[in-house]
Amino acid sequence: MNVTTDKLTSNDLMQMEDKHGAHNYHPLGVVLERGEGVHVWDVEGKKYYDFLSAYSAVNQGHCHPKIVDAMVEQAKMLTLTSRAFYNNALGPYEKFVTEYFGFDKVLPMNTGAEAVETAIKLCRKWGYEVKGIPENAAQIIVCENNFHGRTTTIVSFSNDPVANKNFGPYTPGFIRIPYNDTTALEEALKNNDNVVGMLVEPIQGEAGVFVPDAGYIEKAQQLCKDAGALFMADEVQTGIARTGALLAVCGDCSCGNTCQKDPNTFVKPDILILGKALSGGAYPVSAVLADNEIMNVIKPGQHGSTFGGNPVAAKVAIAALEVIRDEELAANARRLGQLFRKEMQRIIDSTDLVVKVRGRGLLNAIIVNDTEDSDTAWNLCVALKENGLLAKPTHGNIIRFAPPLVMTEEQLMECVAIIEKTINAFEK
Ligand code: IF1
Repeated sequence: MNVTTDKLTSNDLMQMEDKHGAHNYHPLGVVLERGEGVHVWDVEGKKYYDFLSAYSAVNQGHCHPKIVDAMVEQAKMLTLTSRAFYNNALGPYEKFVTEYFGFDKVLPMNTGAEAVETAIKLCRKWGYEVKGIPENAAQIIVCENNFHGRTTTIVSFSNDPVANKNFGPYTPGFIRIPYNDTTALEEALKNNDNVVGMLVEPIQGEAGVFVPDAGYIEKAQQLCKDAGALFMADEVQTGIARTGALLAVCGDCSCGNTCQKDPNTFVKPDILILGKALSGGAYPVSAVLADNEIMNVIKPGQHGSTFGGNPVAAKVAIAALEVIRDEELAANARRLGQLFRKEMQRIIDSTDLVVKVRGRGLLNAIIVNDTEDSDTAWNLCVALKENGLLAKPTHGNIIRFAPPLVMTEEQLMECVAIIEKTINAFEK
């Protein structure tokens, strides 16, 4: 440890984590101390553009004053009652969030994985008690290369050995099919009355920002509906304006979520799963939304969590969603995303280092021209860090670019310049 000053250096802090913390991550070598809007600062005071947004949790920008103020104000009043008692913040939040997204009810949880687990339990229970399939026979369709969290059940249906090797025995009851393949979905649904639902990311984030073909989500929802299975959209990463619409299931709609009142245009999931930016990154808040026919299968005592629906989470989530709406962040993400991909394509046309850019809104990724097991993408991220922009590879040779949605066009073009400069100076 650096004993000459009382302020710990980045190296001091990285060594401290290495010694005392589990090694369940391999972070980029930067130690952050402060965040504001699209910027973060390390402990030595160096300023960076944040191009990851904590995996799309900080859509509203770091430490958004409206969100922080709501959190601090409630935290001084009442932080947690448990659901053993009512509190004066939960009902107003439940009304707000169900009207905001157009559902009858919400089941409040804390992390994205908890919300996904909740959706799985809800779907199974609906299968037994409403659809009427035999007990313990429920099957849920998931997609290859999915990422829905890190619990034992969730990694049970992952095909990523890094996520599930030696975490068995695995939870049964899941059928995995290729993503973006409605023929495979039709086949999985055919002649199998025990399929109670499909769990899908409208855009596969961790897999490398895979945007499915136009119409895939709509067709998948229709096939599930025809087969008497619930369509569950995991919008933990893609939701809350990240992809240029309030929800990625809205596709290219730019209505700002008014059309959710129009079932002819809005691909309304039977179960909607939210997390991350539901709190703007200030606090763990997740949610499962559904209409009464589905949500009412859960009776008192059958599901819950100590912190689920706590007063601080309730106030933070209202503020976070108001920021999305009032600052029109979906429209900003749509506009800046189109500009970003156009600029990335211009750079790609002039370099051999990067071969593709893909994404929607401000959820994008570039494909680096090297093998999946190369460290080129990692080294490019290290070089970007040196030039003042923070991003991290998802898998192997893919770098995800996901800045906060409050970014201005001028800031985005500064980031494009940093990326271009870094690519042009980079030597494998
Ligand atoms: C990590 C990935 C992203 C998610 C979707 C549920 C969850 C996530 C679509 C679970 C969480 C996070 C988890 C975090 C890194 C990050 C991630 F790289 F792991 F895959 F974003 F792509 N559904 N994603 O993306 O939500 O329980 O984390 O609140 O585990 O390393 P959570």
